Amino acid sequence: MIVALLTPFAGKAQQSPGLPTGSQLAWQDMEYYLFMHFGPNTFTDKEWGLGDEPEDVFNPTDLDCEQWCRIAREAGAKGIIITAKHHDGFCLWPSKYSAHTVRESKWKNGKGDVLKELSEACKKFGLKFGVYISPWDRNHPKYGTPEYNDVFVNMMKEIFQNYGPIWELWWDGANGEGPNGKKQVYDWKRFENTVRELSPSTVIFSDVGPDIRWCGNEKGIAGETNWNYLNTAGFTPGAGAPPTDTLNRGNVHGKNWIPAECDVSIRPGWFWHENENSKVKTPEQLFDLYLKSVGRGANLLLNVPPDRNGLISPEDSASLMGFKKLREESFAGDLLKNISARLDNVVAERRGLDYRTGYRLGDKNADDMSFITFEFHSPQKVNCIVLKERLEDGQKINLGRIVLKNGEKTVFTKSFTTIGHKRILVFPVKEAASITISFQNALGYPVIYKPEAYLVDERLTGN
Ligand code: FUL
Repeated sequence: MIVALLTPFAGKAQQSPGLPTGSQLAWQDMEYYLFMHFGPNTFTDKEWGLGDEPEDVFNPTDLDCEQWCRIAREAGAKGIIITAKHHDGFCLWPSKYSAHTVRESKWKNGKGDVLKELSEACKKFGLKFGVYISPWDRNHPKYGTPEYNDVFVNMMKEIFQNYGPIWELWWDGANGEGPNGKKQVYDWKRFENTVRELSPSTVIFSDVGPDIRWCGNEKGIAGETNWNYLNTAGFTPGAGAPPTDTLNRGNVHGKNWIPAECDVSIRPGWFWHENENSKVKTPEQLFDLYLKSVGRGANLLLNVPPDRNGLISPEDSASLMGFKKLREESFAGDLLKNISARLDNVVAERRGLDYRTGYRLGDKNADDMSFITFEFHSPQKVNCIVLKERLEDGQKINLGRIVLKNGEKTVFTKSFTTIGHKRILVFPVKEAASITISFQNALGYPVIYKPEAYLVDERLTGN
């Protein structure tokens, strides 16, 4: 066994385009965090406000951002991203660059500031704080002119300077104004440069990055094949983005490192609507989404919209807690924990900040097959295998297979393509004496961390 030197990588600044930055790697470890859609739509029962709503409609009676954070933390979510400005243009902070903000509302006599309250609560509860700001603005008088780009830049400056650190910034690509409406030519490069100058460690999301990409749907489902690479040349966020199936899967030989984030709402809509209180997704449905997002190497951004009181509803909170319990129960008791592997064309090494065991595959030749075999002391029931790839040097695994045997008899086989940050493979329960995981056709010499195996409640695996 080779004991490699400790190689700290977190916090590394910009990397070459095809490799992750330290911020992107740290982002990937966040795995699951909450989205909060909150604003005039919460009070008008709309999803897309027109921008002409009187400011006074925004009037949460009992806003408590600490309640949001307490629930997020107890739910095991690592951060919160808030809609600071949705398409209706209403700013949840008293921006100097708009006359359509909390300041113009009766809420707290115009002295309220949701971004201030939430950023402080996130700090208190140890959560990362992220901001969604819609470039599309149906209210701003300058929208549709070059000056609006100045407005947007100035708003971002206010946010970063007054409420930072901002961990993730979310640029929504939606733009409903058609050819007959106002059209804005966005200066995306300037927007990006502004953020880089203000806060180099912030990760920026849009359909095409530059740091995090949209997974191509709003159902929370990443591609079963999911590359962290994407070709972005010639594309822009929004209408100029690549086809959604490309966003869903990435590009195997893509030039840029832009991992996928899966955004999905716990309710049918993004904003809170009373008539959706009975339609909150169940813990089991959320677990299924977890398998299809985090379990496919992406991150899960789960929207939990506060209600008109300014609180997370009991229905949503109960479902989040149930979801957490299912994750805890499912991933306790790793069946491979105390078993050492038999290796063929693989070198084991211990490295990284926590000295996790890694297996370097394709030791002899990247084209040769590599095998990792675990033999149980006695046959075990199993229906879930978790694989993780070390990504500092890129994503390399392209094809693999698991083979479960009981004695000489093969009881189950399953092929897979990518792993990335995490791959959770679920299958019908099998009794197995050994598990072999094989790899071939990798792009270089990948390293995977020690695999894990579980027996998960069958009702959760869809088998
Ligand atoms: C979309 C928006 O149009 C929705 O209202 C929501 O904010 C969703 C997350 O992104 O593009």
